Amino acid sequence: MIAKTEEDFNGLREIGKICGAIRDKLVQCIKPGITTKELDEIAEEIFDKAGAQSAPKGEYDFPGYTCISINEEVAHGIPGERTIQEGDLVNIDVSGSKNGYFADTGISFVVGKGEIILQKICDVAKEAFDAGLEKAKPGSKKSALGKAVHNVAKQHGLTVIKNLTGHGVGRSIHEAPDHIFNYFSRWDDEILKDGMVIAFEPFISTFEEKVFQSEDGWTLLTDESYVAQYEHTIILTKEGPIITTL
Ligand code: M1C
Ligand code: CO
Ligand code: CO
Repeated sequence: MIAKTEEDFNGLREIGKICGAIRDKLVQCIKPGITTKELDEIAEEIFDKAGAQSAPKGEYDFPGYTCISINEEVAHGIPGERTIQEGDLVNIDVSGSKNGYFADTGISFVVGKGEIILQKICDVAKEAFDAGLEKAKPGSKKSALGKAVHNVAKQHGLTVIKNLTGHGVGRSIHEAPDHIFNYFSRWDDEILKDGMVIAFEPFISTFEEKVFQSEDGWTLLTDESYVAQYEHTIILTKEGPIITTL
């Protein structure tokens, strides 16, 4: 969407704050032995108390309130009986709506002490996000974000996932602009607009560049690579970006 009115900005900020708080609460509650279902129940309660709805559940009938993905799972992991272990790479992705406004945020991190490479891809995902954010200005090319993301990945001897993208958000969970790539696409000539709301979510990978869908119909996997994501909802304005999900 293009945010224009005071109501738009306030509505986007309100759901952004709720999703950000759920993300932080789940990260804080993660300890070895907890199941992803137990974490999802914490999210359900916060959504309820805030008068907000889960976007995966409400928009896609996803079997969970949040997406929780572990190790080989890159995204859209279904909360369930799987327990979290020390050293796991975990991704928590929280998206929701309130009063018709949407937000989307996610983070990957390592539980306790893990392999060095896992912390590295998480740090690089954040660095790639920050590099893309520098380019997130009205009047700039949308493709500049992906270029920045891919460059940061390459600088660290890593790569990106090419069949997952960021997206517009605001009045629904996924809307125009459809694809914010993790690499430079020369066919993408879209120009970012004042007030445009995007979910920017770089995916940094150790070497594979594609994910595939698991038999459960939801979970996105890689064969042998580790992948980290970092996502926020951003309103682009002439005065600078507003991150609603901080
Ligand atoms: C696969 C691109 C990555 N919040 C989720 C998303 C997409 N994630 O937009 O960040 C969508 C959740 C709906 C199942
Ligand atoms: Co998300
Ligand atoms: Co998203």
